[in-house]
Amino acid sequence: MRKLLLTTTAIAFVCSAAAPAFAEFNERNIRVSNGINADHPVGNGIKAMQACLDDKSGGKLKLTAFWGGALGGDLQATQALRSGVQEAVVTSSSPLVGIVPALGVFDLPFLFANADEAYKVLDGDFGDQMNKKLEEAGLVNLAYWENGFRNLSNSVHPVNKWEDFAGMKVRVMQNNIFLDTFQNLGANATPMAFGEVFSALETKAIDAQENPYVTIDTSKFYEVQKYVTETNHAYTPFLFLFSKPIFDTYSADEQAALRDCAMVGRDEERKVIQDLNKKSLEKIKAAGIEVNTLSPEEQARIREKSMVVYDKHKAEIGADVVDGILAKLAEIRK
Ligand code: TF8
Repeated sequence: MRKLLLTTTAIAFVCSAAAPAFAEFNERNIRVSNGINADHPVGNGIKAMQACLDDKSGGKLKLTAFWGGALGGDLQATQALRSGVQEAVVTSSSPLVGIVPALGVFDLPFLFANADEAYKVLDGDFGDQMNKKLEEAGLVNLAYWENGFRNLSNSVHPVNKWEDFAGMKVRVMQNNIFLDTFQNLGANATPMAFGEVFSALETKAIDAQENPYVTIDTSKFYEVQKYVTETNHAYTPFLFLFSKPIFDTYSADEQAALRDCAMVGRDEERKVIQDLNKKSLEKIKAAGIEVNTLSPEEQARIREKSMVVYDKHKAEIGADVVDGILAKLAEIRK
């Protein structure tokens, strides 16, 4: 009996030691849906991710990116993942709160003070907790990529204080926390899918929208806007989501390669964003847009006025989730 056990152990050992030689990779074409355009830093991230996948899979795992909402908007593409008809999407967390309410925590105004804080929270335990909730909803988040700090653009007048929002028709994402944040500031907030924003700004159906500089640049919103205010009112992460029903059919090697390489892509994307953020701002200014910054007093005033939104949405996000992130941030800020 003992001899048999030893033999079995020896065989198991030989097999596991030999495993890398038999790494299992199949030809996979992975469609990655994007609402933003190919010149957004997500494009750089996807290139870096592909190079990593080529290395690991000998060219078997192939990403094909679709841009400008060609495969549908964020929410539509995400639903296609859940039902297993599409592989992947890079989306803001915000339009997905109907699927995973806890994600609303990232929409709370002025939550993160800088990108480093966001990285620590997203790439650590707290990010993992959110990933678990996403998995329960049929979505595997391979990594948190960057969308960035959001700023306001509009076509009517400079915004230097919260009273300047009065009556302004601001497009917000399909997300109640953003809706309340802007309504609370006096704006006429209008939820709308990202794909409709450019033409709604162009036809003046709406006056304003809010997105990071790189999006105002690469989605050409600056062509149909006159003023920008650096509000930095929210940092909404990108999720690199994979369809769980499809992911579950992949081999362990394929799954591990996708997770590892999504992190390689994330690091590249975040790096490029840091740089492009400045260049995009210059480009927006050069296009004749008036760019304003808020005084520290006004920033503090807007922030304070916005805190009601935390209480209002705490129950729906989950009190444990809100308290959890605030505790984590307090720890980071120590
Ligand atoms: C928004 C979001 C979008 C992104 C993009 C489509 O304003 O920030 O820009 O989710 O991937 O809707």
